[in-house]
Amino acid sequence: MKKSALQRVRAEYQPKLPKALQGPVKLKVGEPTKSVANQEEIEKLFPHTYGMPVVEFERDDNPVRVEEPFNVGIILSGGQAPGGHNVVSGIFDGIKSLNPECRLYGFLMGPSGFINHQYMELTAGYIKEYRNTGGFDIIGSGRTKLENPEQFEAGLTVLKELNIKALVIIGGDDSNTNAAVLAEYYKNIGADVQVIGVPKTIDGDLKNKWIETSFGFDTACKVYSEVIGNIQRDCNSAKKYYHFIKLMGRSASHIALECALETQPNVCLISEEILAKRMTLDNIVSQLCYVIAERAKLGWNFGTVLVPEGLIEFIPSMKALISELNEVLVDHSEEIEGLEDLERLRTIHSYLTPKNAELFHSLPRHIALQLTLDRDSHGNVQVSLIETESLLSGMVERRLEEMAENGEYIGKFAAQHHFFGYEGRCADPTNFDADYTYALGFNAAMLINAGLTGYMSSVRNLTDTTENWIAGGIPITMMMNMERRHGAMKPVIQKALVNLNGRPYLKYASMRETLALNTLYQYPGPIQYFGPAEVCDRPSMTLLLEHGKDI
Ligand code: FBP
Repeated sequence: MKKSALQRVRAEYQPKLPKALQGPVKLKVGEPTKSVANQEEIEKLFPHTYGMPVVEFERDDNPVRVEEPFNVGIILSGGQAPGGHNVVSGIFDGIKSLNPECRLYGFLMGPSGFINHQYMELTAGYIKEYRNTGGFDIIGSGRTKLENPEQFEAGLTVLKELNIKALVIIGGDDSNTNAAVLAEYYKNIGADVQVIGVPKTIDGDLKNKWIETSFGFDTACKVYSEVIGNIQRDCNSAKKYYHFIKLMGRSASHIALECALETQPNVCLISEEILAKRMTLDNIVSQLCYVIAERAKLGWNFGTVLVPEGLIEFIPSMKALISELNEVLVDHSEEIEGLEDLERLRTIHSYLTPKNAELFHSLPRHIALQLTLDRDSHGNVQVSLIETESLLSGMVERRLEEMAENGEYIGKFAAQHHFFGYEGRCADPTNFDADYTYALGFNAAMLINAGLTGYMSSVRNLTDTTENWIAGGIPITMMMNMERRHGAMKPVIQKALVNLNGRPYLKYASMRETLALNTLYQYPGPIQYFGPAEVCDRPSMTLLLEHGKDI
C-alpha cells in the first residue's frame, strides 16, 4: 500500500508512556469496590468478580520475577474510534516487554471472529504498518453481541487451541458489559482465561472518576470542530444559510457540547438539558425560531445550529414513544417483518397507546419509518439513521412562515443539512489519543500479567503531562447498574451523560445567549501533529474543564 507523506512521517511517532509504565511494574491494591447502583442484584449476578479492588501500577525498581511467555487475544468491538491501532501496538509492546516469546492474536471483524474462530497472529511487521493510524482495519470490528454461554464456549475452544491466557475487548459500554459477563463466566467454570476491557468510543459516554475519557473522543471532536469551523466561515461569508449540523454521539451530547465549546456556534442543543426541562419538540422549535427572528432583526439571515444525534430520544414525549416502539417491535416482530412501509407504519400504529399513536402519526413519514428501523444488537435505536436535523429545520421553516404571516418575523430562511459522524471515527489519532491509547494497551498487558480478570484498563490524570498519568485498573462491575434492555432488566455499565452541573455544560450555558445573538464563531483548524505543544497536545475542552482548568 502506498503511503502519504504524512503517513510515512507519522508512523515514526513514538507514543509517550506514563512514568509508571516505563519499566517493570508492581501492583498497588486499593479498597474493595461496589457497583454504582443496584448493588445486591449486581453482586448476585457477578459472584466471582464483584467487589474487587481498584489497582494502580508503580515502577518496580527491584524486579525479581522472570515472566513466563503467554498469549493474548484481542477483539475490536463496535464503532470505530481513533487510536484503536495504538491500543493494539501498546498491548503488543507491553507483552513483548514482559517476554519476547509472548504472542498476540486478533479476532477478525469483532466478536463474531471470536465465536467463529476467525483470527490472525499479529506480528511486529504487520503491526508496524498500523502504528499511529486511525481505523480498526488492522483486524476489523463488528457489533455482534457476546451474550450467551454457547458463544462463550465456542470462544473458549479457540482460546484453548491458541493457548491464550487473556482476551482483551476494546469496546464501548455495551461491549465492556459483555467483557464483564464473559470474565464472570470463565471464572465460574474455572476456565483460567482472563478478560480485560479497554474504554473505546468517540461518544465520550464511557467515563467516570477512573475512566476520565474514552479514547477517540478527542480526535473525533477535533475533526468535527475543524469542519464546523469551515462551515461557519462559509456561512459568515455568504450570509444566506442556516446550517443544521447533526453530530454523532448516540445518546449523550458530549460531542455536540465539545464542538460548541471549540467553535462557538449560534445554537447547540443539549439533549440532557431538554430532558431535564421536559421540553417538547414544539418548545425546541420555538427556541430556534426566536434566535432566527432576533438575528433577522439585526439583518443576519444565517447561522449554525448543532444538533446531538440522540436528541429525539431525550424529548420526553418521543422517549415514551420510542420505548413503546421498542416493545412493539419485539412483541410483533414476525407480523411486522417484510411489510411494505405504509403497512408497517399502520400495523405498528395499531399497537401503540393513544398518546403515542397520535405523536407517531404526526411525524413526517420518513422520520416515523426511521424510528421503526431495526435496533442494533444491544437494543439501541440506531439514532445515526434518524434525520433529526431535517425534522427540525422543516418544522422551523413552517413555524417561521406562520410567524411571518403574523408579522412576527421578517427575514429569509434557507437551510443546509450536515451529519458528521463517520468522518471522524477513523481519523489518525491526535497526539493525545495516540499516547492515551498506547498507554491503555500497554497497561492492559500489565493487568494481564498481574493475573487480573473483569478489569478495565484505566489511565488517568490526563490533563497532566503524559509522564504523570496514573495507570491501573478498575473492576468493570463497579460501573454497572440494572437497566431495561430488549424488554428485560439487565446489568449494564451506566452511561455517562452530560452533567448539567458540570463545568463543560455550565461554560457553554454561560455563553449561549451571547453566541445566539452575535456572530462569534471560532475556527479551530485541522488537527496538528507537529508543532507547539499548546496546539498539538491540548486535550479536549471537556476534559480540561472537568479537571478544573480554564479554556
Ligand atoms: P460505539 O458506541 O460502538 O463506539 O459507536 C459509536 C457510534 O459512532 C455512535 O456515535 C453512532 O450512533 C453509532 O456508532 C453508529 O453505528 P454504526 O457504526 O453501526 O453505523
